[in-house]
Parts: sequence; structure tokens; C-alpha cells
Amino acid sequence: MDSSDTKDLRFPENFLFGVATASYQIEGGWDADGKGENIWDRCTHEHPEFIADRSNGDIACDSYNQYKEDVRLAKDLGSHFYRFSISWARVLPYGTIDKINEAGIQYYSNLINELLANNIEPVVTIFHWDLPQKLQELGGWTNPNLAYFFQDYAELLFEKFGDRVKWWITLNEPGHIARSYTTKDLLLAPCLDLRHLGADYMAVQTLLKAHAMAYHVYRKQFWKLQRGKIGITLHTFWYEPLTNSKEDAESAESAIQYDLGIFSHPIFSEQGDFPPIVLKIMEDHRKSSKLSLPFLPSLGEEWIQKIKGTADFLGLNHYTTRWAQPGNPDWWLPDLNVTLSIDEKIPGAKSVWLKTVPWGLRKLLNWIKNSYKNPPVFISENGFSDSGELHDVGRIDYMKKYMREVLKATVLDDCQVLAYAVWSLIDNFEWLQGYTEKFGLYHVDFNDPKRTRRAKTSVNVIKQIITSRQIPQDKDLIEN
Ligand code: PNW
Repeated sequence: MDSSDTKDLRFPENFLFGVATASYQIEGGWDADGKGENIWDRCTHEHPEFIADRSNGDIACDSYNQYKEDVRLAKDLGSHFYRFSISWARVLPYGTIDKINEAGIQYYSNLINELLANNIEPVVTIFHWDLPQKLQELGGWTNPNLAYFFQDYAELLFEKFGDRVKWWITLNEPGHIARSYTTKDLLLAPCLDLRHLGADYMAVQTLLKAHAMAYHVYRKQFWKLQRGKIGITLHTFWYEPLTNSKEDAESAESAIQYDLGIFSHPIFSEQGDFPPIVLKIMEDHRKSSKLSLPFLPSLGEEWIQKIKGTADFLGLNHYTTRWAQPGNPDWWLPDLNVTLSIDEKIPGAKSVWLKTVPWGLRKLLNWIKNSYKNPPVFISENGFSDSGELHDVGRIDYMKKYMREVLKATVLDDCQVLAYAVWSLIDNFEWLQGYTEKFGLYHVDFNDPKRTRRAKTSVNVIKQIITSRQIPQDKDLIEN
């Protein structure tokens, strides 16, 4: 690819670069110092066969003990911020506010202080998938009361850490959380198969309400003093029409509405509520299946108003693209008569779903700009998996190409992109793929009890991008 078109472009002075991780994927210390059990502890212990290498996050990267080392690596990279998540069961072992684990509070307080001492801004994800097991026993996110428990938990975090944390992300990828209640293909804990009951759509409603409730608590009770920003992180593919036919264009548009729009439309659109196309699909489904209530009804006037506008930024996790055309529904977007595909010949990562389609990110950023009046976007994840090679040429190629598209969207298209985070700082527990797919800029030796970290070649490239605010031309690239 010719990269000369971006050779004079620079990221704006206030654009932030950083790295991301999540509690269950790196911390370990699964039962240390009063932490409660969460759904990933339960799933990996009871069903090791669900995990590709029968592994778990009991020790993971040992970041519970080695957070200072992680901060040092982020600092060495030149990161402006570090996005990490808080383990709900580490601070509230049973999920509810009546029993606080002080050791858990202390751990995150120490991490935050260590970041600030190193001039790195903490960006905190309140929930990145590790639900306290007790709350799962109530039905997890299919139970509407979870929104209240989440609000209490979020309030505790604002109270304890809000003096020092100025960037909050309520939920990571609620779409994936909702899917974890449905799929035969086992995607994420709790690994339930309740699609016939519409469990995913129940979770969608609770998650949106939980997000909005936490937002309002922050704005009403904390913002005046703390002055931070609070948003939500959504994942989506870019959906490209397979051909230039009108039908394929419609399929691609309904796919993005169905995937991203289910969460972004209620929060970021002027009208609020779920996207009209989604409500129509759900009403058709209700009729044909003779249900008295659609799986996903309108949010209703009160909640439409309560949810609309509840984000200071849109956190975006993006990795790859799918092509869309009319046809049989894909398991990824059930109930939508759209067939998704990807050309297997496109080079990609170790994760089967992850192909390198850099221009998809620029198109996605423009779609967000045009759909929601150019909201601030925080790219909270983008990255590439391999087997953990130290000389990670695949990652370097992917990162450069995707970051170049972010640069074009920011400078040439005026998309309001605030920040970009690499997933991930270190190799870690990749959910059901265990330790078989590695996303880290730093290698972690999982056979070594010390979990020694080592810089991969990509570290130099990212450093160079952060200091120069430019994407290096291939000939200028310092790879070693
Ligand atoms: C994200 N997909 O998940 C998560 O936020 C991270 O915890 C995870 O480690 C990372 O991406 C890499 O997988 C995704 O199939 C999982 O498109 C799957 C998909 C996308 C994101």
C-alpha cells in the first residue's frame, strides 16, 4: 500500500496514545486477600474444556503483584494513559455494596497512584466481563435489578477513586456481554444457551439502563468536584456492502445498526431509543413467533430520555470488517436477514475472526461522525494477535496501517477522535482462547513463575509513533 499520502500528516497535539488491559485477563490473584468468585473463575474451574488450552486466569500475568512493572512498561512506551478495568468481585466479593473488600480498594488505589506518579492518566473501565458469581446466580444481566447493583458499585468507585480518575468507561462491549447468554458457539462466560428466550435482548436493556444510571450518579453527585469524563465502550465490525447494489448497501447499514446501533442509537442519536430498523425486526419476530411482548421492545419515553445523551465520549473497540448482503442470518446478528462474509485470502491475525482491513476503521469513524453529529470518540481498543513472537512483524504491519487510517480520519475527515489505545500492553488470557492467542506489545512468559515481560519489536514502532505523532514511512521504520 502506498503510504505517501500521509507522510506529512501529524496527530494533533492533544491526541492521546495509550494501552489497554482488563482485570481478569492480567491480574491473577483470583482468590487473594478476600476477592470473591466471578463468572470467569467459575467457568474456567468447572469447565476447563471450554478453554482452548484448558487454562484459566488464576495467575494470568500476575499483575495483582506486578502492577508496578506494568506501569513501568507503559511508561517506557511513552503511553499518555493506561486503560485498565476493575474486578467487581475484588472490591465487592458478593457483588453488593454491603460487604466491601478493603484489600481490593487498596490494590486499585495503589495502581492509580503509581500511574499518576509516572505521569500516566488512568482510564478506568468499571466492568470488563468478570461478573461476581453471586450476581450471575440471580440471572446476571438478564435480571433488571442488576442495573441497581451496578449503580451502587459504580458509585463506590467514584467515591474512592474519583479524586484521581478523570476518565471512566462504564461497560466494555455490552454487545458481547449480551451474546454470552445465548450462543451455542460458547463465546464468553457465563456460556449459557438461552437464545430461544431472548436472553440477549433482556441483557441489552439492563446494560443500557445500568450505564445510564451510573452516568447520572456521576454527573449529579461527583462531577462538580471531580470534573471527569464518563463514557461507554462499544465494539463493532465495519460492515461493507458486498457489491455496489442498493440491497447490499441496505444490508450493511442494517448490520451496523443492529450491532453498534443497539447501544449507540439510544445514547448518541437525537431521537434516542433503539434504531427503527431494529424495533421493526423485533416486532416482526414477535408476530411470527406469537409472543405477547417483543424480545426487544421500545425503551419507552421515560427511559428514552434517561438514556439519551449519557456519554461524554464514545469508546470504540474495533479490529476488523465483514461484508454484507441479503440472505440467511449470521449467528453474530441473529434475526437480521443479512449474510456476513470475509474473504479468507485477506491476511490476518491468529484469531480466526481478525483480518487486516485498515480502511474499515476510517469508514467506521466517518459513519459515527455522520450518524451522531461528530461525537468525541475514544478508540479504546485496536490490536492484532499472533503466537507471541518477539519479532512481531504481523502486529507492526497491522498497527501502522490501522493507525494511519485513524490519522486520516482525524486530520483529513475531521472526525473527532480523542485517543487511541493498543490492545494490549502485555500478552494475556484471551478468554476462551486461553493463552493460545497473544495481543501484547510485551511478551509474557507464562511458563516462568515470575511471568517475566519482554519488549517485542512493535514496542519500538509504537514509541516512534507516539513521539513523532506521525506514522513512519516503511523506509524510516526503526524496527530494532
Ligand atoms: C475484545 N470479535 O473482545 C475485548 O474487549 C478484549 O477483552 C479482548 O481480549 C480483545 O477484544 C481481543 O479479542 C473481542 O470476535 C472479542 O470480533 C471478539 C471480537 C471482538 C472483540
